[in-house]
Parts: sequence; structure tokens; C-alpha cells
Amino acid sequence: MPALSFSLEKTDNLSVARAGTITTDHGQIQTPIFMPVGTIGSVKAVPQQLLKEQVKAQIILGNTYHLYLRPGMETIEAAGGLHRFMNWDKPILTDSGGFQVFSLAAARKIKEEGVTFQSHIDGSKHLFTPEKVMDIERTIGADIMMAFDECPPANSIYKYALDSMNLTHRWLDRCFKHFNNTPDKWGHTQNLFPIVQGAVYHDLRKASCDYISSKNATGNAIGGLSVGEPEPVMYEICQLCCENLPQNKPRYLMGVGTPWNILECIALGVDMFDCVMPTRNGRNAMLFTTKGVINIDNKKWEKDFSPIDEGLDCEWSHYYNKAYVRHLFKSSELLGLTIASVQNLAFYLWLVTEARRHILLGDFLSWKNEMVPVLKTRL
Ligand code: PRF
Repeated sequence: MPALSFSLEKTDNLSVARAGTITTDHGQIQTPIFMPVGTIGSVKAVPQQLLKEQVKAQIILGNTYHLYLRPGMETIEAAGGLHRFMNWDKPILTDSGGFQVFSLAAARKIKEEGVTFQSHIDGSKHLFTPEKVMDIERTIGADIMMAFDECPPANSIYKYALDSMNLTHRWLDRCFKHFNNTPDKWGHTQNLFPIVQGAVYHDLRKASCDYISSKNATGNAIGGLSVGEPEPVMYEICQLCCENLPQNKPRYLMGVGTPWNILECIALGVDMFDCVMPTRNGRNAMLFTTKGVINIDNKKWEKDFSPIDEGLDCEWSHYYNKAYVRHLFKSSELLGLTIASVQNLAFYLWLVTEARRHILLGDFLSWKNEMVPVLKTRL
């Protein structure tokens, strides 16, 4: 089977925003795209049927770190991979654990060989090496496997960022070597995306982009952003990376971000995004809508029986009204979590679909400039 391919359909007239199509063995992805996060093989509170029919997700994310700890690779292997385990027949991308180990695990120790850490679930000890992570992602059966990297903190001093970037590059060599020496596990083609690091230092980011580009992968990712640096710095580094990564391959900005972050980064040439924000904030009563952001806990919505969001072509956003969703949250009813998560994900998918439509029309930049203040409005 052929590897993932990317066809660029159009670049915006006044920005470098792009509309394209990624083709994988599990189907096509229209870019720019947002990928819902399904950490342990579940997009929290959202059944697979709703992901397809209401959210219109084209690809979802899984996490190596979480799936490896629970249910564990024996179960995933016995199931025939994650697609079969969760009954999801569209593309899956897995993050490598390079980020989760640093944000979740206890007692982690970074060595040349890899990272030792203690599980956040039961304290058990584990070692992740680039080779081990490739094996795990192969077994999960991800269409897109992320390389094992170190994501240094935003406030890293230059020397730490430099050493960390070089370690990420050496780990990348080992990832590719092992990836190339192991077959596709479940019959469909698996792809390995390398990750640019280098913190907030321009020369490091440039060097990392050059190194990552030399791997000639089917797609490339930008890591280490949205980790505490100011927004203008994130945009500046994102722009530098987009300018120094291949034009004819998809660019994936990891773990970003707010709706306006997504539009700004699309304008800089990013094609793929993921973030826990729509689901996590949704479970905390924050609703993203086409008119702005709602805190559904607010008394203001107590007797507002209007639909959650008439601007979306998502049935659930029309079916349920604000006062009812507020009541569900006030009563800690589980249905509230599902409605909020469906609304927010449908909104994020609508946002990138609209971005794509405007890129194809050629008026993306003016549309984006009109949308950003709307997206930031607190209703
Ligand atoms: N590396 C990996 N996953 C990530 C990140 C990273 O730098 C980020 C940073 N925003 C989110 N997820 N492997």
C-alpha cells in the first residue's frame, strides 16, 4: 500500500494558508483539519457514532503513553489494533508519549537510552526508548505515528534547549531506523512524522527544521509550543517553522490551541491541529459557539431556551437549548458533558472547514480578521 500522500489544492491569496487533502489507507483528510483527542481510545464523553455524524471528525488522536499503561499492549494486540478495538475505521494519529511522560508521569529520568518514569496510575516503573515507542505505535496501528521527542519547558535556558533538541534529533534517527526495520503491523501503511523542537530560540528552531526536513518524511510536526510562552512568541516560532519545513508536506502543530490560535496558525501555513481544549473545557461548562464563548454555568442562561448554536450544521447544537444544558451541568448530569463536548468539537471542525472554504474562495485573510474578535467574545 502507498504511504500517506498530500495534495495541495490552493494557497490563500494574501496569506500562506493552504487547503489540501491527505490520503491514508483509512481514507482522506481535508486540510486544514482539527483532530479530536481520544487519549485512551475514547474521545471523552463522545461515542464514535456522534464523532462521525455530529462532529464530522475525519481523524482522531490516541496516546501511546496512556494506551501502553492501560489497557496495555497485550489487549491492543489481541484486538488487532486500536481501529478494531474501538471500532473506528477512519485515520488515527498517535502521540509518542514524549510529551505525556513529561507532563504526567512521576520520577522521570532522561538518559541517552530513553526515559524512565513511574506510571501516574499505579506508580509502576517503565522505560520508553525510541525503539519501544515505535513498537507500541506499530501495535496500536496508527496511520500517523509521532516520533519520540523531548518537549522542553518554555522557559528553558539556551543550553538546555540545545542539548534537548540534539537528543530529540538522535532519538529521531533511532525512531526512523527502527520504523524502517519493522513492517506495517495490520496491513495498512503507517507513517512516521518527526517533530521540530528548539524552544523559543530562532537558531535552534531553524536547525531543527533543517534536520527534520532532511528525513524526507510524509509529514512534519512542530512541537514545544503553547507550553507557557506568550502568544506572540508562539506565532513567531510557528511562522519560522512553517517557512523552514517542506511546502509539499502536511505541517502539524501539536497541542494548539484556542479557536483564534488555530486561525492565526492556519494563516502561517499549518495544516493539522489537535488540542484537549474543546473536550476538557466543555466538561468544565465552557461552550465554544459561532457567536463567542459561553459559560453555561452562568445564571444568565437559566431561562434562555434558544438553541446552543444555530450557526453550526450540527443537529445536536440545534436540538438542545442553553437553559437545559445549564440545568444538566448544575445537576451534574452526564448528558451535559456529552452535549458540551459534541458542541465544542463540532464547532472546532466547523471552524477549520470554514477556513478551508475561505482559502479555496481566496478571501481567508479578511475572513480570519473578522472572525478572531468574534471568537474571543464572552457571551
Ligand atoms: N511533543 C509531543 N507531543 C506534544 C507536544 C510536543 O512538543 C506538544 C506541545 N504543544 C503537545 N503535544 N510529542
